[in-house]
Amino acid sequence: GPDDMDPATWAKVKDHPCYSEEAHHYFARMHVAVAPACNIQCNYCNRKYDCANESRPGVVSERLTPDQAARKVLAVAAEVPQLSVLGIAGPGDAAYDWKRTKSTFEQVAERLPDIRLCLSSNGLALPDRVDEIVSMNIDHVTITINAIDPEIGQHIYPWVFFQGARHTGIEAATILRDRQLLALEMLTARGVLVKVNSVLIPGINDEHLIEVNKAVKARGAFLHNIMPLISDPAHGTHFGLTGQRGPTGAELKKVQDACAGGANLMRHCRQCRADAVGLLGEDRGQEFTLDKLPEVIE
Ligand code: CLF
Ligand code: SF4
Repeated sequence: GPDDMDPATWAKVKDHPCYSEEAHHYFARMHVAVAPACNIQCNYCNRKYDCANESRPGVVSERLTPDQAARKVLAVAAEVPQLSVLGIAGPGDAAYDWKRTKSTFEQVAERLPDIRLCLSSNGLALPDRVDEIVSMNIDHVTITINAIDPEIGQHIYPWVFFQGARHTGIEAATILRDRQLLALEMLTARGVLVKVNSVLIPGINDEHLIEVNKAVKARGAFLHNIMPLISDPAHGTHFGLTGQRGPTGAELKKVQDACAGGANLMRHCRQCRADAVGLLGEDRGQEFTLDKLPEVIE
């Protein structure tokens, strides 16, 4: 709450529905699915669907060009007075597919200077974007960190594509971990509020997430959001096909409780779609599909 927060931080979170539990009843977010390219492979992902780092897997969001996305944001802002945040959270990686992310944010910020910009990434490309993130006033970033031990990470990430080459195994998990923690340190040092997401994968990282929680707290993460793996064979993911199950509610709570005293936990995440519109837990996306937008918005 506001009691234990400095005023500058409170000003940044009081109208952000994900960073402030109170705000989520009164302020809305919207996502635009402008960033389809991705630079890693997660075993819980099928690229045809939304990026499960932040969003609900198994859902196909409406993909937009930056121009279309900017039009959509203006149309939503005109109809949804509670709109306070524009997020880009997939379907791929917003920091890797940077040209589209940047163009979208710039077009929107020019027309709606008060909207908060929020971006979600696997972290691999993030250190290269820090200067622009700061200069563009993107003050909320989410990094999905599922493991800090590459022995564990190798079972979650079969490969990463970094500096022109594909890496696998322990090497891939080490590169990714190092870049994620670097991005977290660089962003928090510049005053950007970083939330860390972790996907809880029973038998793989459940006992390890307490170490993730400590590591991200030590590097300044504002919130830690431990999300349940949603695994369904019909989604065609590696985990879906190997029968990896998601956690029960009790298993999720056990891991969250074990993290008490570490980085603050987010417990109101609704695992939104990459094209979600409205208050958390409500989805008005169907009211604002491309075919329903006016051609030109004044
Ligand atoms: Fe979107 Fe994410 Fe920004 Fe929120 S969602 S990019 S931080 S504006 Fe929020 Fe939705 Fe959970 Fe994400 S409830 S999936 S945490
Ligand atoms: Fe899929 Fe997102 Fe992982 Fe990329 S970062 S593989 S889009 S879940």
